[in-house]
Amino acid sequence: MIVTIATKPYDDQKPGTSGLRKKVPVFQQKDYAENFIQSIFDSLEGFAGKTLVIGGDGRFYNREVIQTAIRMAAANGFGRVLVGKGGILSTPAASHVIRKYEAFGGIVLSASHNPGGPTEDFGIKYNIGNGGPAPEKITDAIFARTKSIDSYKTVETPDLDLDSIGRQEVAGMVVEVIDPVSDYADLMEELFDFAAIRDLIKSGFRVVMDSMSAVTGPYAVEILEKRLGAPAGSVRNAEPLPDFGHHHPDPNLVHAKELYDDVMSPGGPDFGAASDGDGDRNMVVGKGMFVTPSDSLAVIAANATCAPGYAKGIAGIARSMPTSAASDRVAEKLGIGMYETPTGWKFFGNLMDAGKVTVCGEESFGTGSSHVREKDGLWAVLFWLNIIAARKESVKDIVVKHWAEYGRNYYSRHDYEGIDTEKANGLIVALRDKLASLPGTKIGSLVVNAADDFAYTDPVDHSVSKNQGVRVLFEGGSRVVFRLSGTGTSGATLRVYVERYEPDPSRHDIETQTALADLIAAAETLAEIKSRTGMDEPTVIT
Ligand code: VG1
Ligand code: CO
Repeated sequence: MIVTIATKPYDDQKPGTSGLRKKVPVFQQKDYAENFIQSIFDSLEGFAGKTLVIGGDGRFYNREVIQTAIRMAAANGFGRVLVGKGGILSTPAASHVIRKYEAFGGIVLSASHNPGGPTEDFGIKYNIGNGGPAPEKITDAIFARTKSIDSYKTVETPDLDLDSIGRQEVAGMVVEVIDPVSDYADLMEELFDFAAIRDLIKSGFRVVMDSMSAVTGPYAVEILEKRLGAPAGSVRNAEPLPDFGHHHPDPNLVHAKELYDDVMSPGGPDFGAASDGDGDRNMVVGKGMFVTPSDSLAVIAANATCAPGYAKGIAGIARSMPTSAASDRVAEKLGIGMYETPTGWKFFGNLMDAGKVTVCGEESFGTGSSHVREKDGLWAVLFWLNIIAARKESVKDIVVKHWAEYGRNYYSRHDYEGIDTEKANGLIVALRDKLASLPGTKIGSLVVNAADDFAYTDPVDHSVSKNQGVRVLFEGGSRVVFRLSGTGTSGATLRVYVERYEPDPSRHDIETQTALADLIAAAETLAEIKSRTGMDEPTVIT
C-alpha cells in the first residue's frame, strides 16, 4: 500500500565532503531520514523500474534506515533493490555492486571513520550509476530539495527479512538480499596475483589486519584468511559491531596504535593493515616503517605493473590538493597525466570515467583505482601485498628505495577538532584576506612563493568548485594548506597540512615533526591558530 506522508523541511541537510552526516539523535527526529531520502529521489530522473543498491557499514541505526529506504524506493517506483545481507555493504563493495549489476545508483549508509552508537554518528550518501559519490551538481540539488520538501512516499508494510539471502517483493518491487562479500572478493582475485601472495604468506610472512570492529571484518576474513591462507585470527576485531566496540574506526597512528605497536615490536608481524568504519580507508605499516597515505599512492603508482590487473600500466594519477606531491614525481617519470582535485572522492569520478586516471589517492588514508569509484581499503592492502610478493622486499626497503629514487615528501596533518564554528570561519576568512600580500614575504627562514584559495575546474564537465582550501607555497616546494573539515558532526575541525620535499637521501631519516618544524611554526604565524581557537596543540596529528 503506497502512501504519501506530509512532512516539514529541516534546514540542516546539506551534504558535506561525503554525504549527510549527523548524530544519530538528529537522524532519529521525525521524518529526518525520510526527508533526505525523498530529496535524493526527487533530484533524480529516469529510475522507474530500475535497480537501486542499498547497504551500509552496520553501525547503529543502519537496519532501521535500510528498511525505510527500501520502502521508499518501492513507493517511488524503483523496480528492484539489491541489499547486502544484514544490511551490510562496505563502501567499495557497494560501488562494485552498482557497477556489476548496472544499477541506477545506490544509497550507502555510513559515517565512515566516525564513531557509531546511539549518541554517535550516522550518515546517508547517494552514489550514481558509475558507482561513485554523486557529483556536486546532484548534492546541490538534493540540498535545495530538502529545503522545500513537503511530503514523501512510502509503503505500509512490515519489516523485510534482511538476514536470508534470496528474493522478496514489496509493492511490486523486487528486493534481493545478496552476499555482501563474494562479488567483491572475486574482483580482488581478478586484480591481484593471489597465487604469489599465498606463497608469500606460506613462506612465513606474517600479515595482520585490524578491521576495527567495522565492516571489513567479513571481507578480510574471506580474502586474507580463506583465499590467501593467512592463519585464523590474522584479522583482528573481525566482527562488525554497531558501536565499533566504542572505538573510532579510524585507521591511523592514533586509533590503530595497538596494531602499529605490535608490528614494530621485536618478533611482531611483518605487515600490518587497518581499515575504517565503511572499509574505504586503509593504513599500511611494515616493520620499522609506517607508510604515509601520500607515499602509499606514489609507491602503488610506481609499482602498479606488479599486479595483473594493472600489468598494462596506468593511464594517469589523481590526488586531492592537500595530498603530498610524492605521486606527482611518479607521474612525471612515467610520462602520464597528473590531476590535483579538491578533497573528497566525488571529484575523481569524472577523471576515471573519462579514462584519464587509473589510480587516485588522498592523504586521509584513502587510495583506490578505477576498478570501482570509491577509495578502497582492502584493495590498497592487497596491492601492497602483491608488490611485496613480486619484489620480494620488505615494506621498509620498498619505501626507502622509492625515496632514494624520487626524493621524500615529508608530510603531516594537524587537526584541531571541536572549534567553535564562528572562530574557525573567522580564521579562514582572515587567511583569505591576506593571501594577496603574502608572495615574496618571509616567515622565519621560509619565503612565500605563491598563495591562493584552491579552485578546481573539472577537466571533463568544466564545473568549477571554489574555496577548496587555502594554500601557501614556499620556495623549494614546501607548503602549508588550511581547510575546514566537511565531515564533522559537532563544531568545526581545522585541518592544517604541512609538506616539505627533500631530494637528498642522506636527509631521509629525520623524524617527521622535526623535519617539518619550521613549516608548523609558519602555519601558526600565518593563521594565528592558538589565539583564534584557544587551542595550544592539535587534537590529532597524522
Ligand atoms: C575527510 C578527509 C577526506 C575524505 C573524507 C571522506 O574529509 O579529509 O579526504 O575524502 O573525509 O572520507 P574532511 O572534509 O573531513 O576533511 V570517508 O572515509 O568519510 O568516506
Ligand atoms: Co570511510
